[in-house]
Amino acid sequence: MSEPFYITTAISYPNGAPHIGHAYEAIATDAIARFQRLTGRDVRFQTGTDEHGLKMAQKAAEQGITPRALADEMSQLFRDMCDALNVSYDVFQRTTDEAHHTASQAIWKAMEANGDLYLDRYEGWYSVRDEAYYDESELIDAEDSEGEKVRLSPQGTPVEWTAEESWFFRLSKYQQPLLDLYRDHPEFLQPDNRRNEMIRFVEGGLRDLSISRTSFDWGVKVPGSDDHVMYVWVDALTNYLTGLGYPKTDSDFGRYWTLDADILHIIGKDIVRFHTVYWPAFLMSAGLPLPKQVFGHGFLLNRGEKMSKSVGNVVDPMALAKGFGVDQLRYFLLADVVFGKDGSYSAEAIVTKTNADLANSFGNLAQRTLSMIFKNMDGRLADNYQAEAADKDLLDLVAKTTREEFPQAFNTLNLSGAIEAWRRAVFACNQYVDEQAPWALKKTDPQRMAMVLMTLFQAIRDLAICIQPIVPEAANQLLDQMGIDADQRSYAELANNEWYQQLVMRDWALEKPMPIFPRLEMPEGAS
Ligand code: ME8
Repeated sequence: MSEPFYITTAISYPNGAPHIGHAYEAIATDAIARFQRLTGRDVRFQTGTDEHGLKMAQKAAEQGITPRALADEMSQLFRDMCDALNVSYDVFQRTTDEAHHTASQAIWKAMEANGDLYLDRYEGWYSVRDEAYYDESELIDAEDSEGEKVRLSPQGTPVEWTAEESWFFRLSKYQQPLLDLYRDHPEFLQPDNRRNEMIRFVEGGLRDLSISRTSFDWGVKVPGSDDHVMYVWVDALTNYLTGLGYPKTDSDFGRYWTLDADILHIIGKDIVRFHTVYWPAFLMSAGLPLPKQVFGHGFLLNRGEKMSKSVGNVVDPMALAKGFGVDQLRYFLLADVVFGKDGSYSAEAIVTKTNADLANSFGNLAQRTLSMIFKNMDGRLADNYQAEAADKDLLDLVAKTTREEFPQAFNTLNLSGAIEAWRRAVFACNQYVDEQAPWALKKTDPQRMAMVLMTLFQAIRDLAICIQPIVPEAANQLLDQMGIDADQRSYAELANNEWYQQLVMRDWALEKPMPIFPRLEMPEGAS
């Protein structure tokens, strides 16, 4: 049986419709999940919505509806977004599900049994927007729009003074174990700059964490303390276990959440603290294995500016996908933004990048080649393929890219680097077409023309197989047109040369090729 690989996105707050940041995270995680499946791993991919907490309760109250009604309506939009963007999740976990309450109470009891929970009184600062407690020393002084002095969280969100009875988690006890974890397993928290930030934070000292609330009831009930609901991050983080069947061990939990399993959480940079301080501490306390890696990606900025409802630059990812195409949006976000760093997007940037790389470069290469085979060779593959040096060089370069450079970069989550390697191979193919000029060979040396086109056909097949995680729909359409069977598209097949002869033997013939990447028009009003 193939090796398990468990990958998750953060679960989003469904207090509004999804934005491009949510789409970015889902797409990047999906590309990694698809990549791992193509390498033969047994992939489990989970996403979902984080439906409890004050933020949800307050938003619902503003709208005069119940939090549950708000969650039901908005959670569906997140699921629709994933479906529309070809995000191949196996489980969409909602935290209002009954099973999630059971899982959260189970981890709570395990932490309690370990002596890590105690009842006390919390007095301090809380940001509803971040659903986070902050230490006095972390706050920043600022002015509001009326010039009044206000105190804000380090994320720039308002904080309020909170005082109530609360359950506490002995986070302070885990300071050294966490520092040991970062030191012994630098891969646990990536990229490196985020790990350094967290090391500094933990070295500064950890206070015990307030993990229950009594002033509202929209949450998971604390076992044995019916007037307390869990702090939303305790239940939110537990979603990663719920979807596997925790606390049952004879479930997928027993398969995907083991000591040596590959477990990867993809999250944004603003929630690294929750995933790399609180979460491993909860897991250690409950006696559960830790994830292999937490990767904190950057933020997407609209033309370099932070998205905000008041600036009016919150972009609906569904509108972008509709306007430019799902594969085009996926390609742009993964090729243009360095995974781990902030990135900027605009309609013009999407059009320019995807026209250059997809329509003009790869799309055109495929369309030109297949059209020539269709017109000049009755759509059939030559059964006497004999490569010259230039042909071998090209196929070697494509093999090196698709079998070595692309997967190596992808394995270290250098997604844009992987795509860049692929793009260079496409460029080499286009250069080869220009040099060999098969259209001219048609009259002078049809035999050689056939060999050039066959070389290209093989190169395009490899490049299409390789790029499936990024542009799944277009890659599959192209492979369909090229007669490559659906079960012959895994990465292991890249090293298998039998497919060519199989197509020849079947007397397979191309149908009139259809372009896979239409050229996009610049949106109106853009320069
Ligand atoms: O934080 N660019 O939910 P969320 C890129 N419920 N990524 C962005 C982004 C942007 N502009 N804005 C947000 C939560 N994100 C919690 C998570 S997990 C147990 C609980 C990312 O809806 C953000 O960093 O605010 C996070 O990873 C995800 O979107 C959901 O954010």
